[in-house]
Amino acid sequence: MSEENKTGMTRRDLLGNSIKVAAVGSLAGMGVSPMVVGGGVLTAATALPLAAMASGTAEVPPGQLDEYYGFWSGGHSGEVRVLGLPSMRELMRIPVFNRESATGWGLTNESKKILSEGLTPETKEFLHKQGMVSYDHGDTHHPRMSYTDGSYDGRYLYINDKSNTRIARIRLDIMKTDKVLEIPNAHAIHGLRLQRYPKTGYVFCNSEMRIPMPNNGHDMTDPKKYTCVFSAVDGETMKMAWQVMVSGNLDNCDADYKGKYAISTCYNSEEGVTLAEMTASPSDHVVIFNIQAIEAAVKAGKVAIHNGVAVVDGRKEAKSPFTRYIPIANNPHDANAAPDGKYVIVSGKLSPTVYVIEWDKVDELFEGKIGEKDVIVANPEIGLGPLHTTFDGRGNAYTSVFLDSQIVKWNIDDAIRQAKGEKVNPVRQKLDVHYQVGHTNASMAESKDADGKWLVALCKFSKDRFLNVGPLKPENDQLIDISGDEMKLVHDGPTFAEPHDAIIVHKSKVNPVEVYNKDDPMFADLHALAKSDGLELGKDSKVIRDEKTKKVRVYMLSHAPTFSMTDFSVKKGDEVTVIITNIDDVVDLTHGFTMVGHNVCMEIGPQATASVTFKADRAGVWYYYCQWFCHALHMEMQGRMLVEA
Ligand code: RUQ
Ligand code: CUA
Ligand code: CA
Repeated sequence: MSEENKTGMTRRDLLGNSIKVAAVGSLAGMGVSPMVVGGGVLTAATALPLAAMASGTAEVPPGQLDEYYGFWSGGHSGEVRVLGLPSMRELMRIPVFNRESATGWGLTNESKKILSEGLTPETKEFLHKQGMVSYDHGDTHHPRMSYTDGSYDGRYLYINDKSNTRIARIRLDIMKTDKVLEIPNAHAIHGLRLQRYPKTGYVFCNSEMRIPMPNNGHDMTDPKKYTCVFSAVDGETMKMAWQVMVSGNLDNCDADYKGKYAISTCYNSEEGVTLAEMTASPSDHVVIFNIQAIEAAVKAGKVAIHNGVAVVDGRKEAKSPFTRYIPIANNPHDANAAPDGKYVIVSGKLSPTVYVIEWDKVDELFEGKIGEKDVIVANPEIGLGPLHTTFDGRGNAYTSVFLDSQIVKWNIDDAIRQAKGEKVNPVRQKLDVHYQVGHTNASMAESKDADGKWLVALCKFSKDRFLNVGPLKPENDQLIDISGDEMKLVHDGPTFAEPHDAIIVHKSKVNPVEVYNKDDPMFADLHALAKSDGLELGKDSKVIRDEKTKKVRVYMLSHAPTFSMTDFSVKKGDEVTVIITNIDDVVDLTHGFTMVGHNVCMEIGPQATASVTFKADRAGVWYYYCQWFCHALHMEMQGRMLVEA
């Protein structure tokens, strides 16, 4: 049988060049067993996504590692996902704003503390009245990695929560959330980007909705009196640095590569509250923030204090040194700084164009040498519904075009030449994507090390691209090879609700640990608690019960395949805190602790300690077990809580 006949397609359909022949050849040589499909023979190699095969570069065979990490927003799932690229394999889910069943995020004492300590006093009180200590829902959009001098430094990932007006930080050494902060005076944090130079530095974030300040039941009926703030958070301490009051609302934001400016888009300069009002004007604007001018005012104390935050007035009519308002056609969406450090691109959304703003001209604008419109050096036509732009580091920009369902590749220099009157078409290629693309991002493109290899198109609709799973369809994250002159679509990746944005980071920039450091500051509270009970955490096993408070602390160790206690006894009505240290010092040996019938489950990584508190209000025998398959005798890794009536 010829090579062609085996799969019903020609060798040329399957393989574009000799590299791909080698790839399939090596799989065959690895002894991959053939599957018989409908009378034909399909090898595991040909069962791989055919489009991925077509590129010859996207395939990552079993056992081999990806070249890039992808950090994906989990949208209104409230989490962050880690993917490997180019395989698009999902490697990990990091719970952030959500309550997470497998790891006990939102249930353990440690995660509850992280989720609650950065909330405002008003929110804490509100949640307390609902019987909650924190929110358990979030709507994430924009994951961004910390920088040093415009390059990713692998320390932290930051992400916003639109629904409950928060931001969070993930420690990338352990890939766990370590800080959550509610932004006062704001309402629905949407845009989030980081200071790139000299380092992160500030986390910039946008309030999308306008509210009365203070928002306490007064001045509700006149939306013209509402305000909107741009926020800078200290990314090291995760405390508020300052805020700027602006005219209009704020959608997305970005920052330059020199540490001088941040920029935000505004789709509601009309300051309306209905769709008709928000789209009434022919134009909106972007606001450019002068960071040094704002810092000087904060330092000099020339600020108002609202809810403990230093706020400067950067509204249009204030004509302050803090802001400039650049007119843009109605309802723009994103602002994306190019990795060359020279330009920032504003996508038109309702206008079929993008705006190229030159940072050096922004210097001249603040110096009063030129007018607002003069910072725009090009305004090329791209397609219907441009939303986001990314870059390849070779002078090309790639804009997602929602209504046309396309990624449009265009050249920035050519756009500027065209604006100067030269007869050039900056558009290089339009590639169909499936369907209605929102964010797009290219490998390393949010840093000055943009390498122009891969691009993802995060499509809002998958429609017919996958097997039907009922009325709720997955989104479709498509991988596009941009290494050559032509963009090539190589992979469709279904995803659950709803990756808004993602970044693609070379693996050399990310270096997580394999095992926890038992002396990590994240365990300091637990060490102190054990000490106060006269115990050493991770060494001693003991039940301590306070007859007066009816509080019980159970210190336990886990060591595959046993817990250090086969049983412990409490009295009905006791408040029980179980503190477990996983003393296994072995890579990939995570244990769990699940208490049957008590809604209790938590992850305990190697060398980590975790704790959970619950009310033992059901007399009887209740088994606890390890839910992480850890050993041949994992099923037997269990014990009993005896609750005396
Ligand atoms: S936004 S689909 Cu939330 Cu980043 Cu544009
Ligand atoms: Cu420990 Cu399963
Ligand atoms: Ca508008």
